[in-house]
Amino acid sequence: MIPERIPTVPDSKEIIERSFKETKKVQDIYLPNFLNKVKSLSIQKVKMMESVARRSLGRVYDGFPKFDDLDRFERDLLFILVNGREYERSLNNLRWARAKIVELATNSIRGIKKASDLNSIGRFRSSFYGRFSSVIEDVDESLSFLRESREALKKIPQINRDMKIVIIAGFPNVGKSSLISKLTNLTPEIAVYPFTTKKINVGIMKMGNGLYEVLDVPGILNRRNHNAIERVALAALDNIGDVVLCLVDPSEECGYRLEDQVRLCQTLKESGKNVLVVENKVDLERTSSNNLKISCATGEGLDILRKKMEEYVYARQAKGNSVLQRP
Ligand SMILES: Nc1nc2c(ncn2[C@@H]2O[C@H](COP(=O)(O)OP(=O)(O)OP(=O)(O)O)[C@@H](O)[C@H]2O)c(=O)[nH]1
Ligand SMILES: [Mg+2]
Repeated sequence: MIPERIPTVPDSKEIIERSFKETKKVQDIYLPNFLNKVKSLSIQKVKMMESVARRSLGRVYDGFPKFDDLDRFERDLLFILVNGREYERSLNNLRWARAKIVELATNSIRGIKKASDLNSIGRFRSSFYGRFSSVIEDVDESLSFLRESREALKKIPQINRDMKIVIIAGFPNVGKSSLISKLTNLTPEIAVYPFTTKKINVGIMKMGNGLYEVLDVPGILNRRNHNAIERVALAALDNIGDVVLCLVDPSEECGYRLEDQVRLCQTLKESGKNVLVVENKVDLERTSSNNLKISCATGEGLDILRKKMEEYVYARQAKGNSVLQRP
């Protein structure tokens, strides 16, 4: 599962500044022996820096999902949205930095405890400060990569697997987002140009006694080499969904030939999916086919579609083969 809240990611400068700022708050304590007093103060400061940095790095490391936390659908999406190897490396770098800081602090404290004069204490402390800063600076790139990944992770939808899932798929511009806005309370962006939808929109539809999840996915072209936007849709089709509504636009107002659109539905069927072909924009073009005909513009056929969807959800199993062209 993708956590609902993914932590914000500070940069290395912020972590260093925050750590130094906190050390200033360390209280001077009364000790009769001056050397012991300086030792105690130095140890407190080192501990404070270590703890602030450890917590800052830990919040990011612990808050970002690891590959093992994700299912196949989420993992496929993550790999489409960000460089998976870089993601893993960045998280490992943070884990390394966190452990390194603990190690540096432990060594520094050990040295301070053993020190017999003020100069040695100062040397141990400033050596810790220097090495501390350079470890944090070393992970600056990883921090900024994770900051970008956070935006990508937010695009991975939270999908409740206990509900039946209906995916609205098809060529770009055929009216998929228009249809989800008719079936659910969702109001995604609808526009006259292709590839308006770039991420998966999830709406809830009430049918009979149950609730269904309806997914509006980006448009897919019937070709071998899909772009990143199409692959978002394919990741969903590959891994989830009880029914696929393959929406086509016989008016070809979408900008694509009906023949090609129908071939995509055929490909989906051949991969073993539970596909219901639906012709949209019947207000513009009515064919003589046996396919279900609807118009998101006039509302025609939507009630029949709802009934048919329910039949399909329960009639067949939707597990199919991969349609995602893996590189
Ligand atoms: N005349 C007519 N136009 C429609 C109908 N349904 C959708 N449209 C129009 O078709 C265009 C594309 O609609 P969208 O819902 O954005 O299509 P989409 O399939 O989600 O497009 P992408 O997200 O780009 O893949 C918009 O201009 C809609 O207003 C319909 O039933 N009749
Ligand atoms: Mg759309």
